[in-house]
Amino acid sequence: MIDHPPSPDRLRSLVAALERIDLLAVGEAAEAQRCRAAITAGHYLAPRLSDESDKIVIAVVGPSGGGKSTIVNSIAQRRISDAGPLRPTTSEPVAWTDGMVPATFDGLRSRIPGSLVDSLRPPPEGVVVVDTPPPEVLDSSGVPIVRQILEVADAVVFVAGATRYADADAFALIEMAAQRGLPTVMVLNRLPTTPELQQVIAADFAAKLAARRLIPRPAAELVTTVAEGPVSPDTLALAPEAVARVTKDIEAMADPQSRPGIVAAAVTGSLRLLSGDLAAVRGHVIDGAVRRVELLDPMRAMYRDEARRLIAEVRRGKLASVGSDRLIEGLSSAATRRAGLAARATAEIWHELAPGLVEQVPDLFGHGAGTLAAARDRLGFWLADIEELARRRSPRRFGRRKRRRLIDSVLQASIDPRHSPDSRTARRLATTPELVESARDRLADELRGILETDSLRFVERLGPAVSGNILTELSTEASV
Ligand SMILES: Nc1nc2c(ncn2[C@@H]2O[C@H](COP(=O)(O)OP(=O)(O)OP(=O)(O)O)[C@@H](O)[C@H]2O)c(=O)[nH]1
Ligand SMILES: [Mg+2]
Repeated sequence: MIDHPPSPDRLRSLVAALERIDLLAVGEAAEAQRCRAAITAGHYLAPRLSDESDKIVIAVVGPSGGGKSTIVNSIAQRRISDAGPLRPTTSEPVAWTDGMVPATFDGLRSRIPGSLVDSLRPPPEGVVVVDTPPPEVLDSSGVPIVRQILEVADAVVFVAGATRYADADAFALIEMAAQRGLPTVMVLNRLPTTPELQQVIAADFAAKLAARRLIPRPAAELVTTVAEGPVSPDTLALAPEAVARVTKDIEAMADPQSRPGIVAAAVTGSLRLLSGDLAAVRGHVIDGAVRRVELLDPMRAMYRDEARRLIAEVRRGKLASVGSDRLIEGLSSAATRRAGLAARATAEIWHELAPGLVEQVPDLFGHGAGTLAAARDRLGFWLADIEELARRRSPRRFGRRKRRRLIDSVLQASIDPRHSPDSRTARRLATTPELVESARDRLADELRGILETDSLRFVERLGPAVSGNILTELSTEASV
């Protein structure tokens, strides 16, 4: 039916590739586009292309109070969905079905609440009709629930009252359906009973839709009109005659002859939307890689500078007077303080370069929670190593005390350029100058390492770097 659509397997690996990337550093709009591509490919196209003859999903959408629920009840002549004077009335989608739903519904069920109705009088065979909440009803992440349904629907019935059909929100819904190539029935509800007036309102709506290229021509007959009529308190429905044309529209969509065409239009439209999104996402991935360098470069410079200052101050003897029992503590606090300064400077730069990235993680404005403990561990290993080295290098004949004096002297010399041991230890040190040198160098390595480990929090914030072949994977054409 559709020329060479991607296989469901191909679509699923595309979704896996989309899930491996994180575009938060590029911006929220880029991230939203990545999510939409994953939903179009994984929640609509993959299940739909696995079974093109499965039931089609018709979403009934429109502004609050337009009478969506009333229209669904009227077609069913049963109380499928509560309708009423409260705005909004429908807060969860309600599906009118014989109990079975197509696989395109699976993803939806994990994302939104909603009850399914097993109907005594099921809808025409081959369709599921979904009554949706109005656009102002959001899910827990702030996305309108109706948009999520439009992402997996195959066709749409747009319903608006005589007063709100020209709302921006209303057009946004129709435009979203059009972007996906969904056949859309336009219904104006609660119209005055005078046919001439109905005609004028329908013509105005048609003109507005045609101006936005949402219908092919500004013809009033392209809009289905429903006159205001009495609503049964029992079924919350209008008389069947009142909605005869909408019922016919739905039956026409359910016709086994027309369903394949509807699915083909929705699949073609979704593929077009998906390839546009994928092209944009590929661009965002490249922007993201550039952004990563832009953000990581100053971070590395800040940490390198602080490490350099820390090592210089230690070598100048700033910690010379802390005493050997407090040496590790003194060095750990100094390193942690420097890590905090580097973090703050980096976070301030990132705040300028990529607003939103650091604000949600206030910890990034100071050293990491585990940095002091990690510094103590690392410096403890350094101390043990140097003691071991000095022990091995001290002459056999040295007794315990003399050896201890030599070790203490090596440690002290590594943090105090003016260290002057007693003359015998000094002579010993002079014969093994590499001991002090190695203690100093290894200490510098550990201090650098402490700061570098602290800086990894910034790398983590950016998520994993993208792999080289991700750009080819982000396409519907790549081979599986
Ligand atoms: N008398 C009369 N009342 C109607 C008609 N169509 C809708 N209503 C009333 O208008 C109000 C809103 O209708 P609903 O069907 O709840 O509208 P909705 O579009 O589902 O609203 P939300 O669920 O909030 O999005 C209800 O009180 C209906 O009874 C009609 O043709 N005649
Ligand atoms: Mg409703």
